[in-house]
Amino acid sequence: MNKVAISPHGQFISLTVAGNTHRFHALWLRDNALDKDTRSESNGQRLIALTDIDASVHISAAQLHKNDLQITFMPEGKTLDYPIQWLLNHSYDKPKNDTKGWHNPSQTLWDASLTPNLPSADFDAVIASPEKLKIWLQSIACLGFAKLNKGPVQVGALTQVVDLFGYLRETNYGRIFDVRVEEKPTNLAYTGLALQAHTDNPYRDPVPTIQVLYCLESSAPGGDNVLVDGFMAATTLRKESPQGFNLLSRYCAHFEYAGENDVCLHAKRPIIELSAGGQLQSIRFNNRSAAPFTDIPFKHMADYYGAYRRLGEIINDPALEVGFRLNPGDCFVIDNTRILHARKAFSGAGTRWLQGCYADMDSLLSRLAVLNKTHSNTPTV
Ligand code: NM2
Ligand code: OGA
Ligand code: ZN
Repeated sequence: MNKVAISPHGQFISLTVAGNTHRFHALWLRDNALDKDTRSESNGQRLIALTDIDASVHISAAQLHKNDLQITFMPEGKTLDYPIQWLLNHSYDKPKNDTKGWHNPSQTLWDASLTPNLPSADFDAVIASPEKLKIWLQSIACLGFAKLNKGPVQVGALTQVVDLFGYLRETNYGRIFDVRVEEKPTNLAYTGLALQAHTDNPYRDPVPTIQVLYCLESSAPGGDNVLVDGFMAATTLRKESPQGFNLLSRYCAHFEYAGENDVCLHAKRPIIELSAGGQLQSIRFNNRSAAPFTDIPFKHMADYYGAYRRLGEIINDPALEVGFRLNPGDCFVIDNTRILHARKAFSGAGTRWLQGCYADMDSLLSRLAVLNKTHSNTPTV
């Protein structure tokens, strides 16, 4: 039996559903009202500002009516309806995770044991089926990456991959860039050298949150790719050394890139970035682009370097990595705020040619949310 009670001065209500009680403040309820004078019927945006609500707002009546809760606000004298399910979906009266460095439970952290189950799909299947696209995008949201195989072996084909979920982010490297050996490389990516697992462009703020790397040629021996879950690496460090984790998340590192004329990029952000709520937000890790760190107090610098080294060892540990070789027409999409990517060295006969580009997670998550609304009949895997 559902129940509702009003606090003595009408400052909040207590709604009990299935034995659980959820409190909601009068001001919160009034601010989030769903009626057509508060929210636009055509786009759902809020029509009022907080200053339009009387600061002394309180509740004079609350009644359950079928699946709705009806609330009367004073001094306005207005009665508004709230679906009970909507209230339960938006309850804030519950314990909050206060571990520094927690991650969103919809993200599954992984290690090398993911190897037999790498998230992947075929290009044609994902283009043809919104249901398959949904599952593929879901794995990028959950695991931070997915492969897409057997696409066209065609210059620029990677833009068709971005079209599946969002918009290209153009940078000084171009709308798309060629990753292959160059005579005068403006970036170490454009050589045959091995690249330690890294996130791209930490010297940019905001950092591109998605990278696509698409293979056009891979006849050269070597050049296999490796991915590491940076949130798993950070969580491993936190469990092993909370102090080390705190140092890397508390102080800013510096990153820069000035490898071509007319470009001088510099950003300072922590290697492990947490949100205001202590949630893991992003990892920036790139040995090639780290600039001198000057934001760490002298007394903490030695320990900071100790933690930075340890994070590097964790990142290099094969127990955390998955590896694969891209064949022409294959690509992978990574959440560049979470997943680190590496490549083995390559040389000798044959060529290796990837095309890359950047895009952003916000539109990918938006696309996924829309697909979840419109294609929610079959369960996701
Ligand atoms: N490229 C491939 O973030 C980096 O500097 C990695 C980026 C040159 C666009 C390489
Ligand atoms: C890059 C990169 C990896 C590769 O271009 O950012 O890391 O496989 N390349 O060449
Ligand atoms: Zn890279």
